[in-house]
Amino acid sequence: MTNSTLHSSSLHERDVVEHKQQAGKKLTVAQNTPAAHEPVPASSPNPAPVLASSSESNPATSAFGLSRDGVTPQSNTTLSEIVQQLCMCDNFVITGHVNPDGDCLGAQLALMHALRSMGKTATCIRVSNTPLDSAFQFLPGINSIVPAEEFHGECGCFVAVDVPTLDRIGAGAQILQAAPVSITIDHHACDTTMTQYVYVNPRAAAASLLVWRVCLMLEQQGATLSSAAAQCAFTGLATDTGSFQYGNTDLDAFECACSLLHYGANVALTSSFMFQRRTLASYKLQARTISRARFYCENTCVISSLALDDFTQLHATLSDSEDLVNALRSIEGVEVAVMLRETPDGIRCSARSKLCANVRMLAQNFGGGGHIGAAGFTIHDASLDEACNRVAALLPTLYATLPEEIQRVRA
Ligand SMILES: [Mn+2]
Repeated sequence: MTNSTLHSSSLHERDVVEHKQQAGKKLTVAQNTPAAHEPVPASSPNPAPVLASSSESNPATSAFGLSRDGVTPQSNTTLSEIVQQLCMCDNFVITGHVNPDGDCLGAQLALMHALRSMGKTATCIRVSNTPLDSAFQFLPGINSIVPAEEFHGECGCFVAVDVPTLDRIGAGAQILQAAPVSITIDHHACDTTMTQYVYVNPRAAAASLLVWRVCLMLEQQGATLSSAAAQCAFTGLATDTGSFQYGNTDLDAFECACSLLHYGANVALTSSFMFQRRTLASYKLQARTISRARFYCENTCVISSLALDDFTQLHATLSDSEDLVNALRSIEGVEVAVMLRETPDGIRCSARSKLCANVRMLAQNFGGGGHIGAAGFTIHDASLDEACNRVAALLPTLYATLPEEIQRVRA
């Protein structure tokens, strides 16, 4: 890649999270980029689950509820052993990660409902101070979640779902320290652990899928699985599979969805809150984004931008613009999309690829980072136009790394 001045930058967490959902995408073209199989660095703020391709799973052994191989080497237990532990304890604290998403909250709440139905005390905690998105209000039990700092009850067993490491449970760490029993149920591959019992299965599309397996086993021990519990777990599964569109949507995911519907999960309700609540401001920003899109390299690469004025004029916030890079990527023929947003702290750039271009290489040129399919960086010393031009200047290098199949189709 061409050499460019290194600018101080920050990797946007969302750029990492988004890649997590991409990670399982099955490539239909040759992978020419040598970095395609690089493991996610352990220091990554939210390590992406390494999802197995569907060819690796044997349909004969994938019936939902059966324990399957695929757990990380750090795992030291099974879901059935975890169920035994859960049955022996009476007071639970259930944590997720900072900036909780639908999978995190769904898994926490589903487990809470199942444990409470057994007469146990279970409290879900929130480990970051940022207010929860109002979209989550439809989740049964959401208002019973308490900030970790405000939990002063008994904790006989600490359960972490959708999070494997201490650095992502904030003030939950103090509760964990004092707990006599602690359990992790997760799908993020990670080489460190924080609890006594660890079950991490990166093949699982969602933590909620693993938690629902636990719930089904708890049912055999006396739990009653309500439609509320199913609704929560379904929301988690729908979130992490991108509404059953991402490559991690495997047989197990559909089997789990089937079970959740059987227990009363409401698909339309989930969709209306999770996928049909875009703000009007976000659509207005998208109109400007698309109208300004500039295409490069046989129309395989696209760049667009929003200035501070756009946000002011449309009464929009930065969060209204989070998904716009995906709108750019969704354009037919586009392999690489880069969205530049002017903020008071510099030009925030989000890059996405569709099949196999390595946008991390692009981000690294500007001192940023991320994953092959989703990366981010910030440019501090340029106007919006100049920043666009700097990014555009690197696109031919990225285009040259695309597999010949794609280049031939586009040419
Ligand atoms: Mn998850």
